[in-house]
Amino acid sequence: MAERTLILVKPDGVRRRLIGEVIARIEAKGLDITRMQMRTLDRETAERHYAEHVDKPFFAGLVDFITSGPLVALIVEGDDAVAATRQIMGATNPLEATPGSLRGDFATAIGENLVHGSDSPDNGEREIGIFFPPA
Ligand code: IDP
Ligand code: MG
Repeated sequence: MAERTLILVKPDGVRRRLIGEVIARIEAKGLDITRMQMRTLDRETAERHYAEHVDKPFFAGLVDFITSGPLVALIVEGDDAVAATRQIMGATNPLEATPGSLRGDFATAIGENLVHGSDSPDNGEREIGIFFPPA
């Protein structure tokens, strides 16, 4: 079923010149990129994006990291776009992510795991609204 998801190339990915690698893999999978934006998040926006994690011990560090430099936000569309992009990304912990996935191939630390992808179509629409609000 066609759906939309929000993908971020996190600040570590931008710093490491991996924007093109992330985009190439999304396109190779057969998904469409329909919006794209580079920006540095303020803390308030980062806290809205990661609201579900507000009570986690790593929340403050996560906000520090995601606001630490420019990121690239993408709207990705296609059949089962949430599951397809989560497969391309690999598991949250890069040491558990399979080789061939972005996190498996390019990351070692859970706190700097290169990419974000929405975990459900509903969360995708919520997160898209944060990065690409309706005019
Ligand atoms: P996801 O990015 O694979 O959806 P989530 O559980 O939603 O993973 O966590 C959001 C982000 O928070 C992760 O991508 C990771 O950067 C960070 N994170 C998750 N768990 C931990 C942890 O135990 N320690 C430090 N950072 C974490
Ligand atoms: Mg998540």
